[in-house]
Amino acid sequence: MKLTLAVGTKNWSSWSLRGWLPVKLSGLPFEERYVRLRHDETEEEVRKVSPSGLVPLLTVEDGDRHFQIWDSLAIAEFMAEIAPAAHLWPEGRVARARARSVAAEMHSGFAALRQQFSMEFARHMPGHTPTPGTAKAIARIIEIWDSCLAESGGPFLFGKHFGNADAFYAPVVSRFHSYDVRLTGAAKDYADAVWHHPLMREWLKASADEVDKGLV
Ligand SMILES: N[C@@H](CCC(=O)N[C@@H](CS)C(=O)NCC(=O)O)C(=O)O
Repeated sequence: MKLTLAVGTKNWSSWSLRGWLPVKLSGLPFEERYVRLRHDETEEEVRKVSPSGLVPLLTVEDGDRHFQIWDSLAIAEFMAEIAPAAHLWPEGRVARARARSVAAEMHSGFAALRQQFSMEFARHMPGHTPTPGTAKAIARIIEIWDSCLAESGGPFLFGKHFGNADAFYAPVVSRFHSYDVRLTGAAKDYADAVWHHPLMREWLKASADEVDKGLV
């Protein structure tokens, strides 16, 4: 099976990070196709790789079958199916239902936070006071983290494996880091564990390179 993942500019593209993490965590080999976002040719370049006009997009070539998966949550689900040993969803039906709920809540919500604190993975952006909508989103995210961590014992939301639920909150960890959102207790330990995960370091290095090259 040949996998090709199209991702956007890493400093900015939180959805690309959410798709990239499950693919990397699967341990399966894949090719990465990079699309530069927010410049004159972006629309045309994204359309060449993705009919939806959005990234991430995973192309799968499996014998005669050749298909595309064009949404981060669908990519996360697919990777969990083809790489069960990666534990992308937790063992146990109840934990799995909770993990899917928290990933889906991120996928469909928190617009105020996403809008005000847009991802700047490699940048520090101090001095922004959260709007009421952003503050509400932050409080809800901390509530989600605290309850999952209390149940699982951490260090990740559903225990010892960095999984799909963590992948969905990884861009939030970066935003909290960039915009100086102060955390305490279990939420802080969790955010530190995510931020220092080797795959987050890899994404940070690529994002910092984009900053250095003036691409963002
Ligand atoms: N629901 C989609 C959202 C994907 C999305 O909005 N991607 C943005 C980048 S983060 C994009 O491709 N934007 C196109 C553009 O900036 O031209 C997913 O979960 O994958």
